[in-house]
Amino acid sequence: MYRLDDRIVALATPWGRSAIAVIRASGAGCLEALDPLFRGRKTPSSMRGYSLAHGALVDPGTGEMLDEVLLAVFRAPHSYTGEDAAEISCHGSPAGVERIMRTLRAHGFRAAEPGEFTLRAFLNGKLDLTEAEAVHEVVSARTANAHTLALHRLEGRLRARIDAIKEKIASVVAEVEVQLDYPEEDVEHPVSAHLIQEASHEVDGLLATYRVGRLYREGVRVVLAGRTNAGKSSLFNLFMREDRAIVSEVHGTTRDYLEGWISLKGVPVLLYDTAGIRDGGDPVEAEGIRRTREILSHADAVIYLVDGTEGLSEGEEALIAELGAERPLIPVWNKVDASAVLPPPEGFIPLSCRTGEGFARLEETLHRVFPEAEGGGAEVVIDSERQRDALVRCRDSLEGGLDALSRGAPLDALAVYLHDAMEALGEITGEVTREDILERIFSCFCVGK
Ligand SMILES: Nc1nc2c(ncn2[C@@H]2O[C@H](COP(=O)(O)OP(=O)(O)O)[C@@H](O)[C@H]2O)c(=O)[nH]1
Ligand SMILES: [Mg+2]
Repeated sequence: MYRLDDRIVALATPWGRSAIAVIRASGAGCLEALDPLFRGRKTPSSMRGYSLAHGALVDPGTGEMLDEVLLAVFRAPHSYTGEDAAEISCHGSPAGVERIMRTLRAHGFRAAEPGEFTLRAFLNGKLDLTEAEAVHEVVSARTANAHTLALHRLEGRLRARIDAIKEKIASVVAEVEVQLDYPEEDVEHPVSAHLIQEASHEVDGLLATYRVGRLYREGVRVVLAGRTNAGKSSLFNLFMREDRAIVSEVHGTTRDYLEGWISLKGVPVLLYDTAGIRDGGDPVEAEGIRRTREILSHADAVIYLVDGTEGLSEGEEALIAELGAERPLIPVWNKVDASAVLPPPEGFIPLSCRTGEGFARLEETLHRVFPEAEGGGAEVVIDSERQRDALVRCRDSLEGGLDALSRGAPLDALAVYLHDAMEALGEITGEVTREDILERIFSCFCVGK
């Protein structure tokens, strides 16, 4: 997979115009390699770790100045990657950054692959695998809650929980192995089955957090549906807290769909504003309606709006029942501010997109559709399929061990189950990891992380 003995470089900030851009470099000999490129009071290789220098970056070939920069030096092992490393803060001009990167690549540095800095940090023991994965989650968190949960993992809280479970299993393994190694002692020590039981419960507890973790990582899709002019685009704008969608009394104004992320009390929600469902209209609108149905089929929840001044149209009740049979559906009676509004039928939430009346209740109702959201304040949450699969294997091995114990199976059989359980936990933290797993984890990172 990746080479580890060379020097890598990447832009750590997004491409584009900005006041400052940060370029990151790491690898053995990286400071020496920067010496000919940096003009300042000191050479990078003579600087202490955690020190800064102001100077100019130059092209060593032509002597041409590339930018005025601030250079931060990190010395192994006290850097993010555990290697000698540098961070160059330069001006955030795409053309300038491109020139610097090109020069670095021509003078001893290789462009880093996605996640390569974090991979090196992991391989150098600076992070365990749960923390390395958390780096990615922190960077891509969409709401404050998702961010906090990822930070907890980055802090090592998941690793600490896993280590505590592993310790329990290890102490049983020790008991079993003593008896296996010294059978001649002939004293039957009972095995601490309660520790295996406890470990299994704790693994179950972590597994139960998977749905919470996934909810905060991936978010949910909520679709606004209803007939044309019901107020879907108005509600979309209310949720977005800005005028994103075009609102008008012309039927069929929204012909395609719009989507946008919102935070629903911390839960990332991808909200869709769709073309209204009605028969007729022109072919473009018909295509919009086909897409609406397509999006509806992937929705985690639907908010169905009815124009309260018009009331339910023919066949609409049947449509609401049909859509609601497949996923949670919240029926909403919109335009309650209008004088001509009809009384809302049973079960409809009264709403006015114009005045905002009923919006808080709608948000509350939508939030309750996702009961896992309550776990958002949890200390530790697992969120990757990889972690879940390993935990399932661990739990199954522990249960297998308990079963063997209760059947009076020989102790070696129990030892095998316990070792399997330990190994599954070791996979989560990265003590035992296959290359393909690492490849999969780090390849989804952004470059420069
Ligand atoms: N009085 C009143 N008019 C509304 C309300 N919500 C939307 N409208 C109006 O209804 C029309 C259609 O709204 P729009 O959001 O475009 O509906 P859509 O076709 O479902 O997207 C527009 O003229 C809006 O101003 C509301 O709560 N009260
Ligand atoms: Mg619309």
